[in-house]
Amino acid sequence: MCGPEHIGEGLEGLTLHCDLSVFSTGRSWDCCSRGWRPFQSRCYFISADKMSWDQSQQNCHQMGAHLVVISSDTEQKFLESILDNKAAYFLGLTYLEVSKDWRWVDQTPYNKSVLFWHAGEPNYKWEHCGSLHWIRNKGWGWNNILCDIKQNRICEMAGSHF
Ligand SMILES: [Ca+2]
Repeated sequence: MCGPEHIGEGLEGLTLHCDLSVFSTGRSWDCCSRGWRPFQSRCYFISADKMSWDQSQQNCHQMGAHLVVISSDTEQKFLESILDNKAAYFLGLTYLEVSKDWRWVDQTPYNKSVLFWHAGEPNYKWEHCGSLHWIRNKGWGWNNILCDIKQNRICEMAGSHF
């Protein structure tokens, strides 16, 4: 890709939703398929239905995505701005008995300097799946829950950058 004449190449028939970023050095577009939200070259799908963690990850996978991996403060803040504070959302984060630590589904290192656990979480050691939810007077944060509980989900995949 080296210019606007290439925009849309190979994407015929798709409706893309794009965000325009304007910098002093130029401008760029971050685009996603219909129903997905673009943010910094990534696309996010916020489900309206609820599934277990395994089903959630499988559903994201079927769409060419994975459960969301949060790797920065700006990504966390972006998600908070588009989520429904009455719902709870599965993250691509599970506890692995073998390594006795948390692991992101895309193998992103579990960076202890970029964590948004609610105070006191993760707590119960049998709760092996990460979830994002809002609590009155506390705001948004992560909670470890049982993986069989049915929750909403956030899927993430790479977007198209022009
Ligand atoms: Ca918990």
